[in-house]
Amino acid sequence: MFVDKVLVHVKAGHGGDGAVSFRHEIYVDKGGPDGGNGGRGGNVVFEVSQNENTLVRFRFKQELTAENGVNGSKRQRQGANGEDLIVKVPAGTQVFDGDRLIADLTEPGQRAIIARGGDGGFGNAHFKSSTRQAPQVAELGEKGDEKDLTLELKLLADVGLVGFPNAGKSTFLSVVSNARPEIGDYPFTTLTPNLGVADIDDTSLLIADIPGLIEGASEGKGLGDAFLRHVERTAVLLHLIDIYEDDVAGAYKTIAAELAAHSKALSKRPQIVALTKVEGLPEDGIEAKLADLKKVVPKSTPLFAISSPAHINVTDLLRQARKMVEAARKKAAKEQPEGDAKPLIGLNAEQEAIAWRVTKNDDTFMVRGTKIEKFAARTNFATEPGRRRLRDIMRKMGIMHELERQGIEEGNTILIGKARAYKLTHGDQ
Ligand SMILES: Nc1nc2c(ncn2[C@@H]2O[C@H](COP(=O)(O)OP(=O)(O)OP(=O)(O)O)[C@@H](O)[C@H]2O)c(=O)[nH]1
Ligand SMILES: [Mg+2]
Repeated sequence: MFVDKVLVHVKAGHGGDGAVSFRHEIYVDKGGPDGGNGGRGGNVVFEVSQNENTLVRFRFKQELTAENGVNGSKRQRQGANGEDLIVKVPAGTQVFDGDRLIADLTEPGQRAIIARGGDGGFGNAHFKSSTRQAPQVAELGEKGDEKDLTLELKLLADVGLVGFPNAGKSTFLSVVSNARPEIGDYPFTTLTPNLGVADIDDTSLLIADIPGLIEGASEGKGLGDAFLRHVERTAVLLHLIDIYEDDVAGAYKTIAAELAAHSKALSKRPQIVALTKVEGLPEDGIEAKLADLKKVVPKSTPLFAISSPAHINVTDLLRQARKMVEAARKKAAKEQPEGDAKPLIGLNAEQEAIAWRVTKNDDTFMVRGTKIEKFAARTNFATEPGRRRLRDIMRKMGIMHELERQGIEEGNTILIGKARAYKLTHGDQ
């Protein structure tokens, strides 16, 4: 079964409570406050794994819960942080909170924090100051994020098959790949997308077969255009047209118009157009139909006349598809050069602002992010309360947690920002 949309409930860990406690010392009636801070709750983190291809396992496991932080205790003992829950998802998974896309996971290894663990509360030791020697106050741990989310898998195929019902899309996929889609001599045989891997020379192509489109599909006719989302991000479209159509040029134009109505980007996708079922037809008949198509298809679009069951021109077509896929991927890579670090969570402006990343370089830790850099810019680094406040903000934003995860030690340098880096020394007050 092809599963492409599931509901899950995610729950990050709660932060541990801060402790209220006072040192017990011989000869001292009541020592100073020594209540430790609570640990941070674990995050729920999604990670793209190449070993996952579907969302099917979320059908059986819909509760994704990370560990709570442990409460602080006396002698300034910090409670342990809750473990993050790392959830493996396939490349192409999109995560929605209602209608809002909160993460778009496309690259193997890419991670996104889907639900943030709550911060631990400060213990009373934190609240000691020159005017408050014996604070009785400690904070409660913060609640972790908890929400219902929809996961959607967009197939990241190389080639997407489009065309009228009965054009021979599923037959093509079954001949060139390991996939065994249902095939029928009636329209709308295919009701859910199929994926197959076609080997060509020494590489392979991932091909997506979707239900047929008809005129008005973009307005919901037939099975509508909902399935087009599965080919939205394919590098190349393969448009199949039954040679027995009376008007192959008209068939081409109808589908081209539906693609354009669905999305402009899709209508500009590199494409190949192929007439199907040509076995047993005379050469001049095929030529005449190709000539009809040539009049309406853009000049740069390669045209083929194929038969899947008779294996006519199928290999040549795959080779052409492979060439175009490679060119398209190269072009995309050039337009979006890969940075050293992938953005944690992208997209909406609010999230963009609070997103941050930490990179480690020997004993120096670089922190980048719009919001944290703004805070740093407003910090008076010359004063202890100033530095302390910035540390608290970094803790609240989860940056301290990440620094610790990356192994920061006392005396290490933290640089915030790039051009004008603000410098903190870890462990200093
Ligand atoms: N003679 C001949 N018949 C073919 C060829 N390709 C497909 N067919 C037949 O055409 C009919 C439709 O094929 P499908 O592959 O199910 O078509 P489809 O485009 O996937 O159709 P939908 O799933 O309804 O969109 C079936 O009866 C196939 O056997 C071909 O190259 N030659
Ligand atoms: Mg089909």
